Amino acid sequence: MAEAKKALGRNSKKQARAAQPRTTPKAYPNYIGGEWVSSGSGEWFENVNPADTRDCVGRFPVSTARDIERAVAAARDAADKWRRLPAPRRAEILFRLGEILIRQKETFAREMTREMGKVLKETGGDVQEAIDCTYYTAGEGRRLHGFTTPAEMPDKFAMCVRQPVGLCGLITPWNFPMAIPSWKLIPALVCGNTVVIKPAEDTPLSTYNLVKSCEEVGIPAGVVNLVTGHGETVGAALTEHPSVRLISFTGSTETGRLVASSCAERNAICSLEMGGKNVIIVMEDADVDLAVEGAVWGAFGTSGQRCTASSRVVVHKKVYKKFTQQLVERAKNLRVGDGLDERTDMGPVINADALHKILGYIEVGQREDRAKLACGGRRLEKGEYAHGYFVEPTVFTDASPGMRIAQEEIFGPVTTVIPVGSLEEAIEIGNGVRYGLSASIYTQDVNRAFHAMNEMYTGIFYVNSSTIGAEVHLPFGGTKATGNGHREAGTQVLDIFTEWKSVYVDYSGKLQRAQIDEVNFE
Ligand code: UN1
Repeated sequence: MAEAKKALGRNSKKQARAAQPRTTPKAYPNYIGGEWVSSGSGEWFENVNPADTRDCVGRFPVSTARDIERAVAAARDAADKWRRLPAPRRAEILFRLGEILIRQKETFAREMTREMGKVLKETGGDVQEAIDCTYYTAGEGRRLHGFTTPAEMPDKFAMCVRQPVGLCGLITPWNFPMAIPSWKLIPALVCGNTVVIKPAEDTPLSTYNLVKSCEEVGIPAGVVNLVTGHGETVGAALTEHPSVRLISFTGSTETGRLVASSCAERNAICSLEMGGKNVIIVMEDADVDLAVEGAVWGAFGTSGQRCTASSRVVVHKKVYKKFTQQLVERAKNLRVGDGLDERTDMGPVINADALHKILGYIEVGQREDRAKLACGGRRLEKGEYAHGYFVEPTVFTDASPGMRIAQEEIFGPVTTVIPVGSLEEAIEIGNGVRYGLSASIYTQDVNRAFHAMNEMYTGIFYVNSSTIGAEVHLPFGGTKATGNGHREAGTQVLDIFTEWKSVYVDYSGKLQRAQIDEVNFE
């Protein structure tokens, strides 16, 4: 037990079992210029299962700035050929990638559950999201619409076309380790860019599986490059590299700010998807059973580790008691365990740091006035839980909106219920946080639903549904500290991965001057 506790100390999960005796786990190298290569550092880090840290999923290179340099050079070399391949041809390759993902869905889902803990149904959903994104976005190969518009002068044609931005650096998180890389990779490729991907240290295997599939379908060498390692070294080297025209980042608001500053230094394009503190509003006319279902799914799906998680529930006083009783009952009955076990409702959290951060917030919640810990609140560490990072599904009730647990992103299985007296109050509380990703309302009243839709300043809004579950053909992203104005997914993502070129064709055979008053110079 003491050993286990030591192993589960305040380290990230990759280091957690370094002391355990075992056979050497499989090594998964970087992918640079079409070759599978180890890092110049010669070092490897371990990717361990957060449900059982004795299970090492694989070893991955601790890469350096030199590896990034090589990957960037490879992506630069491949750029012209890929950009000149007609977009429908690029798309054909991507459709074949979709077929591989379908074929491998189960294997990739199992490996994903092993490396990051969420239950099999959800990792299957993650791979499915990558499949959906691949098919939907590859379809853009035959669209990538520009537009024409009248010119100011006769015998002159005006149009706008999209051009690739060039070399893209993709920095991706661990909570959707195949879906989110695909949200960035597929549009980048269909638009004619080349990429270097740096996946989260906790989940390199799922990105490896995606990149390996790219190799299998014949995406040319150098078009997609994978470099694993630490954010402070490889992430920073990628972000700072003068040849990288665009950084697309998903992760914390704090890291996002560093990425954005670094991009600003060299005028690079930067698209950010960051934190959330999403709210479900439950009005007195709501179908309470349905609202409880939505809150349970939104708060505890992926162990609450979604940027769209329902970490606040604002409930009208008239149904408050009924709602909270049911929510607490449901939360208590969730089966926590290994995500590979079909009976499990909720898996572990990602690593020791996350565990301590979440438990820290639970402590803060208990210290803060007026919030009541209605259920959960503890780490599970006996028996089947002894070697993993498990936290009980936790509900705080009777909270007030200014509390830290009602303001800050916890990114764990913790939700905070706040009573209100009116829709206006609910909307004010809903908007009263620094983030603006997703919000939802449960009501049977169409007027209220539309009013809330209009008033909530978020990038995503749901009616009679939870705050999670965005679909890939609609834009995804948020306002305020959640993003910097871009949207992924949908066709809107094309505005990240292309730049507009306005084209004027003058076929008058004479000089025609725009913005010059008609003056006769003859
Ligand atoms: C995230 O949590 O970063 O809308 C992405 C959802 C998922 C994507 C979440 N489709 O919950």
